[in-house]
Amino acid sequence: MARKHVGRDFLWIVACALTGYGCIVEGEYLEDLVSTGPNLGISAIAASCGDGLRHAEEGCDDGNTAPGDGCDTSCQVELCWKCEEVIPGARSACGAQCDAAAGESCVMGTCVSCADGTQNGDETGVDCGGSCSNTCAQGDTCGADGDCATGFCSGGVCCNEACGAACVRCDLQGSVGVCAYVPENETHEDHACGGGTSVCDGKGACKKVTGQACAMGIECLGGKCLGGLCQ
Ligand SMILES: [Ca+2]
Ligand SMILES: [Ca+2]
Ligand SMILES: [Ca+2]
Repeated sequence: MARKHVGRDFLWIVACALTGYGCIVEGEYLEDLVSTGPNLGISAIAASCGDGLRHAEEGCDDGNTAPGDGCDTSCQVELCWKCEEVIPGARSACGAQCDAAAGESCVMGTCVSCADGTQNGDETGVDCGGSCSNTCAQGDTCGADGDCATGFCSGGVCCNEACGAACVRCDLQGSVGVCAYVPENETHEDHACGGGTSVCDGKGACKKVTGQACAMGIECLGGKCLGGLCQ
C-alpha cells in the first residue's frame, strides 16, 4: 500500500489493495476507490461533510447534510442519537436513543419520560407536574396550581388549600403540604408581612411591631395602641 499526502489533511492521493468494497487507510474506509481499478485503487478525495465517509474531524457522516436524522449539517451527532459505522470511517448509520413509543423525549441530551421513576425534564416531582399528565401529590414541589393533585401550589409546595393569607404557609417544617400558621414573631415576606414593621402573631394574622403607627390595638402585636403608636 502506498499513500501520498497532498496539501491539507483532508486531501489525499491514495493507493491501496482493494478489499472488494473499498480501501481502509489508517482506519478510514474509502469506498471511492472501488471503481478505479480491479486490484489497485487510486483516487484523490477531498474530505467533506455529507460524502458518506466519517473523517477524523467528523462525529458522523450519514451521506447527507440534512439535520434531524441523527447527524447534523456539520456532521456532528445530534442530541439523543447514536451513530455508528460497520467499518470505522465508513458511512454512519444513526438511530434515535429515545423510545418515543414509551413516551420518551429528548431534553438537553437526555431521554426523559413521565414514567421513568426519575424527576427530569420539566417535572416538578418524580414523574409528575410540568408537561406530565400526572399531577403531584400533596407536599410535593410544584411551580403552578396545575402541577398539583390538590389544585393548589403555595410557596412551591402542593398544598391542601390555597393558603394565601398573610401569615400562613404550606412549606413549614413538620407540616409540608398543609397550610399552617407562621410562628409568632416570624415574618412572611412573600405575603407582605415583615420588613421591620410587622410580624406574624402565630394565629395567621400579621401585626405591627412596637413603635409603628396605629389606630386600634388590634393592629398591634402587643395588642395596645397608645398615642397613635403600637406598644
Ligand atoms: Ca465526511
Ligand atoms: Ca444527516
Ligand atoms: Ca421522569
